[in-house]
Amino acid sequence: MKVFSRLAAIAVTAAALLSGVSAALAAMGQPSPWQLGLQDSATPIMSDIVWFHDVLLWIIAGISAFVLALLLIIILRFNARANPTPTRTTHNTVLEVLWTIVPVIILACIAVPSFRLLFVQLDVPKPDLTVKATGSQWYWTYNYPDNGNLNITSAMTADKDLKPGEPRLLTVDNDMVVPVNKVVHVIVTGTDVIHSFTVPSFGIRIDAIPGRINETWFKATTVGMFYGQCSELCGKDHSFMPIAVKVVSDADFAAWLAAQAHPSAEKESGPRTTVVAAGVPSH
Ligand SMILES: [Cu+2]
Repeated sequence: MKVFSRLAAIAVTAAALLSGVSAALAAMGQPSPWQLGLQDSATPIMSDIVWFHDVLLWIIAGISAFVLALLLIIILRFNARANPTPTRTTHNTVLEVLWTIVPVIILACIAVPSFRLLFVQLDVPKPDLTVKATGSQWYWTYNYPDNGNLNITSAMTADKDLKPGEPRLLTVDNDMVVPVNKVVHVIVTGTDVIHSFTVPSFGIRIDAIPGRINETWFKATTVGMFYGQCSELCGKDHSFMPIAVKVVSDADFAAWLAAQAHPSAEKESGPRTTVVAAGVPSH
């Protein structure tokens, strides 16, 4: 049994090292090389998802270790050589009741936080801002109905146009911009085939279905760039319709909105901003 405890110690150390390394490599808002875990969380929902994922991992690891230990005991102590005359026991009531009830208790313990998480994901709180995300082959359109019905077309930036520091296959020409610490209600639809609006750091993924409206929400608690990708196979350029969400302060958001309403004021943000403003009253 000394060997087992030593093996267990090695496994625990390896797991701790790996999780430490993956935590060091995990980046906020985008994937990173050699990443093992989930992307860093930027919303309360994603923090809950990460917590639930980690708890499940421990439960799964415990069950697997227990089954492995039982197998090893049987292999070593009850093989034909070590145990030449096997017992003819066929039933053990206590054991049978236990192996029925214990899994039920484990499943119930998993079900409670699981359903709670599902509920908070689906129950949209009172929104501060609504953005409609429409998936098309192969780009996204963001519409801000509360802000002059502003329309933004967001397509991937080609490799040759990337600026230093911009991630390949994730950078777009026009980001979806939202204010920090505000409940953003996202309504999602598609124009041609089914796409999926996904931002891992926000813990959101919802299908964009033509002719239907889906909804989700997020409340980003950190300023920064957050990337996602269309997560439903939607055609040949499925991998080339990233989602880039820029979370900014209230003041920056107001300034951005003003810049969109008055295209002449856009100069400071550079030539990348080619925004189509629909329904904005002309001054
Ligand atoms: Cu798509």
